[in-house]
Amino acid sequence: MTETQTGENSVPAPAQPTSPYGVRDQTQEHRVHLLREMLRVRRFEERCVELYSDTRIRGFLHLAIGEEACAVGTMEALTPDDAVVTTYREHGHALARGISMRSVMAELEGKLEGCSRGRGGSMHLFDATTRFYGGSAIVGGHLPLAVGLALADHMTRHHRVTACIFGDGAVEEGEFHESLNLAALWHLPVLFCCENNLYAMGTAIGRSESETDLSLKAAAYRLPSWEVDGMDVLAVEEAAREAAESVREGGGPHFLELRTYRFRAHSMYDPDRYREKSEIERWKERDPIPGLVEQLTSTGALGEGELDRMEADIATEVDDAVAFADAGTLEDVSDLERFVTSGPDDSTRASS
Ligand SMILES: Cc1ncc(C[n+]2csc(CCOP(=O)(O)OP(=O)(O)O)c2C)c(N)n1
Ligand SMILES: [Mg+2]
Repeated sequence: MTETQTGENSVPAPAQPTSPYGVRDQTQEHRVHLLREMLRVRRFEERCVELYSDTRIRGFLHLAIGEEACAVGTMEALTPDDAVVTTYREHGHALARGISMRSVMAELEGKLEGCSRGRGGSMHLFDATTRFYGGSAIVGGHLPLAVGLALADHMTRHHRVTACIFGDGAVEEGEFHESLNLAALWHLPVLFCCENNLYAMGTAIGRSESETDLSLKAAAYRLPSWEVDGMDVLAVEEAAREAAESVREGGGPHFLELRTYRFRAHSMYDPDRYREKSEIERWKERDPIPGLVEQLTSTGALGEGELDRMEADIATEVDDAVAFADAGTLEDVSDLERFVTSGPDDSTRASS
């Protein structure tokens, strides 16, 4: 027997917002800013490769080279009051959110001056002042956390958004389904952003998903869901801004499927033998950075020598971050048990 849902538990019909591709007046200056942010992320990660070979960065290291438009576009769409929880491939999100390059690099080098006191490393960047609540190594594990943050905002009537960033691999986890279901049922202010780069480690999406159109899975839970070109920072920002505004105005959770691609292997340990080199080359033709450079130079928005100056500034920022991290402190071994349990002396807690 079926029962018609009525009363306060009934699910409001999903309000389909207007097209996420509606053209907003993005000034050329803003586009130059987006380019700069993507370049900061790219050059930062390229330096990470060198530091990893040098064993100055240890442990796991997952790079998002090729995916910068996703991180920059979504972070640009948020206000400082919004919250962010992410997967482990999150250097770009952290930098674009405004965490200093120094503290991110120090974290990667395991130094006390890092944003997570050197205890998190690459996968667990955390910064309370920018409401950046991780960096999570467990695939799908942070989706319930996003729902919890949004539930708190809902109960305290804060009109702000929790952006939850995850990969296509998380869609296979039970937490994905539980989280989308609860967020929709309770009409919570979550912006779910799935960065679909077509692979979860060495597994191509078609080998693990019976339905590879991931936005349909969100639609099944009655979330407004859009597919977005994740290699185009303008498209990502536009969609994320429109979705975030709708979430903030009480439109309930929304879902963006950002179609993207990573140019490098899953992690520094991955020999990358599960995909054709020609596939990687084809996607490189859609690299979000040269595409935007070309657009900006052809319209005159990026003047003569401006790109070189931008690159020089970024190189200085990266050099400075590395010097800062290199000069940082390794935590004393006597602190090993600190933070393992919380005691009466909470003054020992990390401030961010
Ligand atoms: C619950 C869980 N299962 C398995 C793993 C091992 N693992 C690490 S990364 C990964 C793939 C995740 O792929 P995706 O979500 O698409 O993110 P991407 O690496 O492509 O950004 C897996 C299975 C894990 N970390 N957590
Ligand atoms: Mg993936």
